[in-house]
Amino acid sequence: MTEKNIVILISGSGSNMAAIADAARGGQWERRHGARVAAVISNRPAAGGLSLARERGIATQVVDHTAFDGREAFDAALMAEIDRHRPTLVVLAGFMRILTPGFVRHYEGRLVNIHPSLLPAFPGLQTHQRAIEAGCRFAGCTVHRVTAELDHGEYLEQAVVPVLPGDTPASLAERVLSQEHLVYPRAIERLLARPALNP
Ligand code: NHR
Ligand code: GAR
Repeated sequence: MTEKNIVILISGSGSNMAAIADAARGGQWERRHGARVAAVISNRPAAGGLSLARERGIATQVVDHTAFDGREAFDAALMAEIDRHRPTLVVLAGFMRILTPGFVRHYEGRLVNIHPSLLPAFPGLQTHQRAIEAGCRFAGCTVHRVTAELDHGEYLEQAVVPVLPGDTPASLAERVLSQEHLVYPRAIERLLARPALNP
C-alpha cells in the first residue's frame, strides 16, 4: 500500500499531535491506510510537544520563525523541511503562525487545522475568553481545511461543550481540548480512508 506521510506542525504543548500519533499507532493506520506520522515540526524551539514526539519515536525538526526575515522566508524554509517527507497530509496542531498564501497554495487540499471555537464564531486568537465574555452557553472546536483566508476552509468535524457558570478561559480550554483529542484523529483518519485525499 502506498505510504501516506503525515507531517504535524506545532508551536506548543503538542497534546493534539500526541493524540493523533497515539491514534495512528492504536488504530493501526500504517496497516489499514498505509499512513504514518512521518515528522513533527515546530516553529518554537522550546515547544513541549517536541519531547512528546521524540518519546514516540517520531522525527522532529525546529524551524524557528524568529530566525527569518519575514513570513515568506520562514514559510519557504518550513516548506523545504516539510517536503523532505513528501507529505500526503500537513496537520496544524496548535501551530501559531499565520501561513502565507503561497504556502497554503502549495499544500492546497492536504492542509488541515483544528481551531478552538465553533467556527465561524471566534476566528483568530483568545477564543475561549471571547466566548465567555460574549455570554455563550456553548463552545467547542472545529477541524477545517486551511485556506489563505484565516479559519475559513471547509469544516470537517466539530465538537460542542457547555460553557459552565464560573468558567475561566483555562477551564473552558481544558474542556474543549479533551474534545479536540477525539475529533482531530477521527477527522484525519476519515481523510486517510478516502481513495484520494483531495476530493
Ligand atoms: N494560516 C492560514 N493561511 N489560514 C489559516 O486558517 C490558518 C493559518 C495559520 C494558522 C491556526 C489559527 C487558529 O486555529 C492557523 C490557521 C495563529 C494566528 C495568529 O494570529 C491566528 C489563527 C491561527 C493561528 N498568529 C500570530 C501571527 O502573527 C502569532 C501569534 C503567536 O505567535 O502567538 O502569525 O487559531
Ligand atoms: C489547542 O486548543 C488548539 O485548538 C489551539 O491551541 C491548543 C494547542 O494545544 N490552537 C490554536 O489556537 C491554533 N491557533 P496543543 O499544542 O496541546 O495541541
